[in-house]
Amino acid sequence: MYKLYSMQRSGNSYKVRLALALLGAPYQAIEVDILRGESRTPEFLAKNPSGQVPLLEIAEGRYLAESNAILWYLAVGTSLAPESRMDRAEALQWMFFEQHALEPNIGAAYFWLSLVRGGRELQTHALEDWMERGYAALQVMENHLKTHEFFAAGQLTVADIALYGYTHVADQCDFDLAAFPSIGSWLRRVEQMPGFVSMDWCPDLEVTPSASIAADA
Ligand SMILES: N[C@@H](CCC(=O)N[C@@H](CS)C(=O)NCC(=O)O)C(=O)O
Repeated sequence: MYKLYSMQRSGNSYKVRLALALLGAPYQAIEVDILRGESRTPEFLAKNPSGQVPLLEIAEGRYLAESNAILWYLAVGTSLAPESRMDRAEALQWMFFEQHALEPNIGAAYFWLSLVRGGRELQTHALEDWMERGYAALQVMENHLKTHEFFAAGQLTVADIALYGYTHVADQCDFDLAAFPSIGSWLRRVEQMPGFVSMDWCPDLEVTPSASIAADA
């Protein structure tokens, strides 16, 4: 069975939990509280020198980091991984976009505004940039989704899972999604997929939003 080192309210970790749920793959979840430094201990760094979650233990002592790499590992041989060369490349195109245009802006805003108590005051200097670049990324997605149901291969793939992770929490960190109706419809399409689980779901327990982390918790 896989062992997943993850944090409940981390969008990158949620991407992997969502893929595992959609695939019906059993796993053991290990909660790592990054705000308490649990991903920077010598023990964790020995598993992942980047000191970050998610981290998947595939076999005893065999670890895979980077959410999108983990998504690909899990998806190969399933309908979540497109088969044709071009469809695969397009899925990757959107996953690189997710890591350089969406996650560093909406992911950062979500972390500081929604999870860290006092984060807005700590990050006032960065917020304007995150909002501007985050909205630009949302516009690119909206333009694509005006004429496509999903991001690649005409079906739900790892690209949708990667992009869903932080897009679905954008409205929790100052982004107004009202101007992006095609994104709204796509979010609902993903949520209707058999096996879909929310960010608060985990294999062992339901976590309420009020249990979210805070810097001074
Ligand atoms: N590119 C990585 C980013 C992972 C990442 O930023 N993880 C955050 C949580 S969402 C983390 O573990 N931060 C703790 C730290 O950097 O100390 C991925 O997609 O997995």
